Amino acid sequence: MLSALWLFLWLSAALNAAAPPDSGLLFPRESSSRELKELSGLWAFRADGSPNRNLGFESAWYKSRLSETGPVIDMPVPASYNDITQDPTLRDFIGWVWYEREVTVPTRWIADDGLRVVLRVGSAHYYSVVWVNGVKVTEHEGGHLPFEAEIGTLLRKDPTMPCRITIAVNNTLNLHTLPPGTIQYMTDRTRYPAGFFVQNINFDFFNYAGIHRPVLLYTTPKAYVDDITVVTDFLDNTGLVRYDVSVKGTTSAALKVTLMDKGGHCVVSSNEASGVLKVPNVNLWWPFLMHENPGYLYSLEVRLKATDESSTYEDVYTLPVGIRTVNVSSTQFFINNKPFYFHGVNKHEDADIRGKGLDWPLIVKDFNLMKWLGANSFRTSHYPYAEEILQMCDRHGIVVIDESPGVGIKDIRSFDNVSLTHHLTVMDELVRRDKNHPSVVMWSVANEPAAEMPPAENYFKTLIMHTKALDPTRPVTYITDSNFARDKGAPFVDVICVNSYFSWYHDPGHLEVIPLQLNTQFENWFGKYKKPIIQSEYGADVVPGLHNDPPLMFTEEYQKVVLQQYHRVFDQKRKKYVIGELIWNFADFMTTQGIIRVVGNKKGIFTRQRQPKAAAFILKERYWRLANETGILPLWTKYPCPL
Ligand code: GCB
Repeated sequence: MLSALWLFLWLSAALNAAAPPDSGLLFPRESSSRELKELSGLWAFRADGSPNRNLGFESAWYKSRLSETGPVIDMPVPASYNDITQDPTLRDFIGWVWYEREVTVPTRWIADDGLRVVLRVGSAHYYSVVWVNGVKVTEHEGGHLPFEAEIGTLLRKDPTMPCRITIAVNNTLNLHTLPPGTIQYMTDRTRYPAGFFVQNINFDFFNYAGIHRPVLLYTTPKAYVDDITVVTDFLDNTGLVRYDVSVKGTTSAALKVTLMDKGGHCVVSSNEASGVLKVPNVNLWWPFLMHENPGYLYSLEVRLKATDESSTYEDVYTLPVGIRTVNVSSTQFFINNKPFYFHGVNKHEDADIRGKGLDWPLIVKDFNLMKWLGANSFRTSHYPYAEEILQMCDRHGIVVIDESPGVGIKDIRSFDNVSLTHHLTVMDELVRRDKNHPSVVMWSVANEPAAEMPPAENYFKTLIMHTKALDPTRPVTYITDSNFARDKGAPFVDVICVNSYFSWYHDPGHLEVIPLQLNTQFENWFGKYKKPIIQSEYGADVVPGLHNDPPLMFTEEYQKVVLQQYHRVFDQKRKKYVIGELIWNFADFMTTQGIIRVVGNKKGIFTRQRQPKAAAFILKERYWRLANETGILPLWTKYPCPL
């Protein structure tokens, strides 16, 4: 029932999905030719609680004000809606929810038909349909990537109308969504009330939903810079910026491309739409703790001029550019030809109250904590994070493994062509969005899929080859927890990323088995594939404040010893082929309720409120020591650990 419309929408998305994106999706930035209007704040909101969750479509709620079709509540955007009210049905709601906001659009935006007015949603989980003044303008599948629609033409049809934006969002997951899920109806009337159903998922975080990232309007001239791609390299002292600008809305654009240094001084310029810019005395982009001046960014300013019969258009877009290279050998990972060792964290977009909604204080706090820890990297487990976060990584030199939402692919039906086609589209959208971030050094196409299943071989071969074709400059991986002997996808990855939880999910309570088992794990994977390995997850749950010595599971002491036991082996193997260690997890995070979770996953070294547990100090001491020992410029051998 719930699924009738859902199935239709999903099928239409799946059919559209095969085509690669035919336009860019540059991050919206103000410039002398582009204006921006943020729509963060309170929106009107209603969950469609009708039995088939379809009343909103049947009654066309998008045609009039939401408040005219029934009661509405205030809902902050961006935020997940789940934890905002005291209503348990909204917390666990599955189906369509409706958001609405009326916006006053500056008259000049409407009056000037030489302008495009674009409505952009940073992300909404999971499936979105968007109307403006009752007219559908776009729909989008996928909860972690942006989408947009040009609405200027529509607004100009009736300039007297206000701009009423309605967004319906559905968090229902099925076997072909990313991540996948299933809806299960319970029909035994002696045990469940009529209509009772649950959403089953195979991933370990709460399926927060709603409009998670900023919604905004921005303008561009009709002839505009649609996309920019940069790939960087260097030779001795000279940086090389290969660039390609794509333009829309004109066939006769004149371009001026200028690369500026941090101080805004022109370094080199060109009048071509693509080419190679040579940067003398280049300042390379270096990771945090690898150089005294990490995260150096140039600015690539693209100026477009175009003329048609009636008008002249000028567009300006400025892209931050970090010049660096990434390479892998069979035992090492190199940034700018120097060995790089990942000492970092796995994160989640997750916090009290706002769930997965973008939150600047939280973002800045997390960066401060990562630096306090001496972390030089993180993985965007288990989905693409906000662009704003990647921009922080670029500026601070925090290295990123950028992961798709391919988490929990455990059912064999989720390896079919429909799923694969959608997964390829997600990779298209992800690479299009993140290709220019110097901080992004590797793509992760999935986390812990059932990689032993026979279809995994073709699935991952296709997916990884596709991703490499999209971006030949970055290594590609997926994160495995399966046995090296049965893993069908590992032959195709560039770097082996392994998750393991010795003495936790296996041999619980037996800390003494860790060194032997971890050693075996590394030797097996390296022995078979001769590829560098990252320990992409390890850890233990702690209920903060629980203590016991000798250590018992769930105490602060136990987490400390798990880490120390792992670290002993990392220290042996990092001299050989282990190229990184990422703790699971940076902070505690919310999950679905279940008998192995105590108000969420407690493997954080920080609490959900970002206070350190005892293990955070172990890790901090280690990471600052590693920073001094691994691949660091000689000058930095005495880098002090901050108090
Ligand atoms: C894993 C998963 C991660 C879980 C973690 C755990 O292997 O990749 O999503 O949260 O284990 O704590 O169980």
